Amino acid sequence: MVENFDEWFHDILEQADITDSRYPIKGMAVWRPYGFQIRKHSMNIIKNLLDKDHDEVLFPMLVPESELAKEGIHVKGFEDEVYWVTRGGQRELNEQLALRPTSETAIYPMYSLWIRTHIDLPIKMYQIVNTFRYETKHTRPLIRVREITTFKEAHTAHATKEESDEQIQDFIEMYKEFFDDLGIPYLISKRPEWDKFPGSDYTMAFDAIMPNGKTLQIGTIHNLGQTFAKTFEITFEDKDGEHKYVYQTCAGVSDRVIASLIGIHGDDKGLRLPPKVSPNQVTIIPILFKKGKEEVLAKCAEIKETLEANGLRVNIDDRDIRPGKKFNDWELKGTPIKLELGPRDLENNITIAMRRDEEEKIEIPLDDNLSDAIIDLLDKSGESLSAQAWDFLEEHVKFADTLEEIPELVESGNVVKFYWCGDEEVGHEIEEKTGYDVLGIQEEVSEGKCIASGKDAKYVALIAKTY
Ligand code: PR8
Repeated sequence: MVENFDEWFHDILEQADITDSRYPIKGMAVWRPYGFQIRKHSMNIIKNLLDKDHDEVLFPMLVPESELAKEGIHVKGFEDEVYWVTRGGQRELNEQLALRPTSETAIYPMYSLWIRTHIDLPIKMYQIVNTFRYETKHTRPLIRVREITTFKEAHTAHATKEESDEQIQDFIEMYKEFFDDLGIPYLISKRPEWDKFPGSDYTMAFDAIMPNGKTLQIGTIHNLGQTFAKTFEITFEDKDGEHKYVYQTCAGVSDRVIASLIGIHGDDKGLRLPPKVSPNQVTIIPILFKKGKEEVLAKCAEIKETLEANGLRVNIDDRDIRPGKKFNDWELKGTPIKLELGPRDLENNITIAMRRDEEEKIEIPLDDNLSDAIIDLLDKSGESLSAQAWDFLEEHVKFADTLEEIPELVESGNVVKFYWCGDEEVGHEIEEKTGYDVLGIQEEVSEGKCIASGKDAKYVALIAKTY
């Protein structure tokens, strides 16, 4: 799987009913029922986190060209990626309309109407929408799509720069909680100047390491400073009576979260889903013989009911096929716990539980403690997926003392840390010489020499092969 990760990933999406890429537009796919459930459960986690202190809103999908074009740097960053609507029926539109590649230029003209005084601040809103980007790099399902189907974008405005910097920290904490819930390990870094969001002061990014060692940017948080406020005239009357521009931030995660979930936890047998997002947390597999069939099925239904009453998502696979095939199917689909129940188990009043994250079979008595026992297994299974994934990440971050060491480390599946003086030209030189991307700055340091310029290092930075 590690060697052929891209192929594995492509196949599993089809085999496990996640998405179907045969839709006749490049870069756009259909969410199939099983994938849709995973998408829904993960979306609910981030939604609950955002709902704590953000208001959910919904803006139109079309943005007038005049608004999109207002912020020069921003539009330049997206100009090659915008889909345009130019006609309504047979008529040419007076002004062409962009399918939002992201929603700054849709939302901020409205912020300028809504924000009047300091009492209106901070404003924190989010929406979960689809956005469109005519990506020219190789498209891949969930990873680089032309229609992002679950763009969770948050947009805030504040009275002071300090508050906007605090908001960046709040977003970092929120995304940590989100990715921790999914057991997805991450590296956090400050993107270099040449890779920050178009129009932002600075960008903080979450990167996951996929099994082949390539990193995937799974979330970004941008401090927009006052750039958009000046472009869209977003001002407020402060306590001192002065009119000032707001400070803004935005943050977003996309379908890539599902890609990392699938890629990072999966194995040769298929998906391994964390219980929090698995469509079924428990799959009951009855072992049926002619004799005692009704009793076994009745008991399975009773177990399902008991577990559901305790808030679990449970299904019974009563298809008329060999149990072995059922086991394989649910292994492929990554259900966290399979419960096997046959006539002999019924006699002994037990069921056999199997966790997807390990091979062991566990006997569980069918008594009043059943739900607690299953919930305990689910918790352990989620924790172990997360622990395995974090171990993988930690084993795949290496430190290089020289530029020459980098290629070998990266080609053997690692992300590499190095000392950097922070000069932009030196950063470009490092990228050119190695052929990889500088992800960003992980921490500031007051020791060490830059790997390329030999000057005093200012930072520990990360470099990797990226998606
Ligand atoms: C913003 N504005 O837009 P960002 N396919 C899948 N995922 C993608 C793709 C793609 N083609 N492009 C980006 N992403 C800001 C913040 C509102 C919200 C994912 O930021 O352009 C990446 O994980 O950095 C990226 O981190 C995230 O969307 C946000 O996109």
